[in-house]
Amino acid sequence: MSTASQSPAARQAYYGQIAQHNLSPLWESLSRLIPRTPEPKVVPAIWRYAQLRDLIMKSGNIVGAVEAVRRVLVLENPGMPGQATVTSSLYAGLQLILPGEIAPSHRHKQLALRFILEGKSAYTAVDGERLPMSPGDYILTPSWTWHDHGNPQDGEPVVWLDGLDAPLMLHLDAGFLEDYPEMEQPIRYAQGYSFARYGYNMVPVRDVPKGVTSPLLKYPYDRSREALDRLYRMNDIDAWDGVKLRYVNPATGGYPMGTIAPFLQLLPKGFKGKTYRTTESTVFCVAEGRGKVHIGKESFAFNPHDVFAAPSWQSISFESPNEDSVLFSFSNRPVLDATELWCEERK
Ligand code: GTQ
Repeated sequence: MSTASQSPAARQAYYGQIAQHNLSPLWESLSRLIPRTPEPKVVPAIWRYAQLRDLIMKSGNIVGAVEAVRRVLVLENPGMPGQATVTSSLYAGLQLILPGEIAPSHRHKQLALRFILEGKSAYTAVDGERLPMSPGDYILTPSWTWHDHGNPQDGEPVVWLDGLDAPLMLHLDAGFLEDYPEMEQPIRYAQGYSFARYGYNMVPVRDVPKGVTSPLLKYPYDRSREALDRLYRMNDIDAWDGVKLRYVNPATGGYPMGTIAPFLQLLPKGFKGKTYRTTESTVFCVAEGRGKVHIGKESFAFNPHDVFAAPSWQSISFESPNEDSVLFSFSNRPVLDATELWCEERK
């Protein structure tokens, strides 16, 4: 005879007893610990640039780049408020740098990407090379590389989207940060050096790939956009994605970064995409155009520079009825691939 007929009060008393020993009953939490399907706490959400632009510019009067270190408005998913997280594993923020400012040099294990939204005068220096920023460029900051951002006195305000793996790093407790002893790191390479070496589907002959991180530090928008446009003209259009390409590490063919994969896709004018879902939570940023996205039970109209978050395993589909749209996106796809956890359902 089982003893499971104990009264609820006896159970609670027992739970109290075991809690004294840092124990808890799995039978009360199993379905939360191992849900039948992904149960993200984050929700579908959109940040509309037209509504935020004035507030971003106002942050320039609230704090300086040196005091702030990074003057960023963090995109906080309303399903996980106060946790600086846009999906359960990704961070996103909108960074402003004003003319004459320097955001001081530091490095961290958390890797970062930048997707430039507006302004042309700023640069980021990564690992000894200065990389000028233009709208639509994807720039990476590999793990543990010195990086500082700057904007000359005669420049204009520059805004970009930051994506980091910081929430994942917090789970793993594997992060470190160091400040550079000066505001800016020394520049060791000519401007355009990493692009000359790795930007043309060729690599220096004696180069041996080191690790997972791309040695190409900037993927200029005009090149990526041209690839999408050519495929579009050749009618190489997927019914779910439109024309969608992933950025590659030219030395390996793999993803450019260890924990985050970026993508760029074109939704042709008149596109009405089919519905899919995957186990990757994704952050999208509108590079060009206007359209509509359906994520789970939500539908959002999107406009240039809007950012939206799609939680894992929620259905996604896109519409771009009146014009071509281009979406940049990123997810933890490399982690899911490496652990054989990525899967997709296409309806
Ligand atoms: O530019 O180094 O949005 O360290 C958050 C943390 C940007 C950066 C962020 C960072 C940075």
